[in-house]
Amino acid sequence: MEDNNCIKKMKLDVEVEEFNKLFEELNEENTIQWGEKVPEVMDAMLYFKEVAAYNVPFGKKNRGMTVINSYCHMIGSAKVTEENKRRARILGWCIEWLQAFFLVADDIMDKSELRRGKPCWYKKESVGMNAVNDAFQLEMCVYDMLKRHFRDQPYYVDLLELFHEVSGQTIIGQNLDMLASPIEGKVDFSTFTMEKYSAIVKWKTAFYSFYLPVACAMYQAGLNDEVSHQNAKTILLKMGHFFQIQDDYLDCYGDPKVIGKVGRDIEENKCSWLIVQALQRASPEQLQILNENYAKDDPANVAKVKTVYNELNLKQVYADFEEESYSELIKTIEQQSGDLPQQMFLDLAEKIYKRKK
Ligand code: GPP
Ligand code: MG
Ligand code: MG
Ligand code: MG
Repeated sequence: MEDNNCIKKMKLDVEVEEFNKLFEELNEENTIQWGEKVPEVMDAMLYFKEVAAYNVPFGKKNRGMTVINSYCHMIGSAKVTEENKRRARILGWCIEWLQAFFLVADDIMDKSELRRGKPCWYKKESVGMNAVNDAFQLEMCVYDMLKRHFRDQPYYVDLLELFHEVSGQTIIGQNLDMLASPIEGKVDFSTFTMEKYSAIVKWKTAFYSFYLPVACAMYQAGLNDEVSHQNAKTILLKMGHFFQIQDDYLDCYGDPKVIGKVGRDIEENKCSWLIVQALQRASPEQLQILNENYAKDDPANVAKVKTVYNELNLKQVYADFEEESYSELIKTIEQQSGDLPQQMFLDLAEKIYKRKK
């Protein structure tokens, strides 16, 4: 079952190119399947085509590419037909569309300015709060694409239930994130515990970013047994947990030119990994500074919070945590992969550890 050189055999660059090529085709199909059938909605569909062109294709595409890579690991790349490669790529794009839906909405909720190096969609003058409806439409495309390309496959219902369930988990997680961050200026650090943090990131990030792409590939490969899915989930939720810690770290210490976004976790009163770490280490004086300056939308206050983070050496705390978390993850992969190819998980781990964006 295992196929250790999958990525190399697939020639990664070529595969990324093939994946990218498919975007235009899918966006065109999403537009004309409505517009041609019902010409009176063509204006809306042409507008939505622009929405997708702006919001879907410019990410790192780790989630999208994970489907084809995982599928090849499970089937063995030599045995993968062109038809199934194309199906795996389409599933990858379904996840990228779902991610665009989440990001358009998340940027409104987090009052963000920049996404993937461009103004957030809702920040565009011609868009504004239309972005709410545009997010719903991006989600609708996922189910249109699944129906168009998978309705005749035996795993169609598994896919539908998977996308529905994982979207629900992410919506719950986003709610936990928002509930933990009440209105600006109102700081209540008593709820910022590591347990709370772990719950938020598992639900808002880990299911859709890590379990979803691998689970899509598993269903496509005919693997639908409870044990294999549970094994995959155990490993992938750990990866997702670490991935969101990185996102929180980069929110403060990442270079906006590289990450394509400007952090707002301090201003938005987020239960971020950095503040939870800081609270565990702060002296009474530092705690007072955090209390007075967290959750304020002013660069002077943000700078004071960051000074405390630096005094507490959180960069080093993070670097140590990254090392430790990586070796723990490798152990989990060795113990929990069951019948699934370990290299499939190792490829993913390799992509996220020490990332700069
Ligand atoms: C990441 O949070 C989580 C999401 C993008 C999920 C959003 C879910 C919805 C149902 C809207 P984040 O705010 O830290 O991400 P970023 O740093 O990219 O803004
Ligand atoms: Mg955000
Ligand atoms: Mg958010
Ligand atoms: Mg973030």
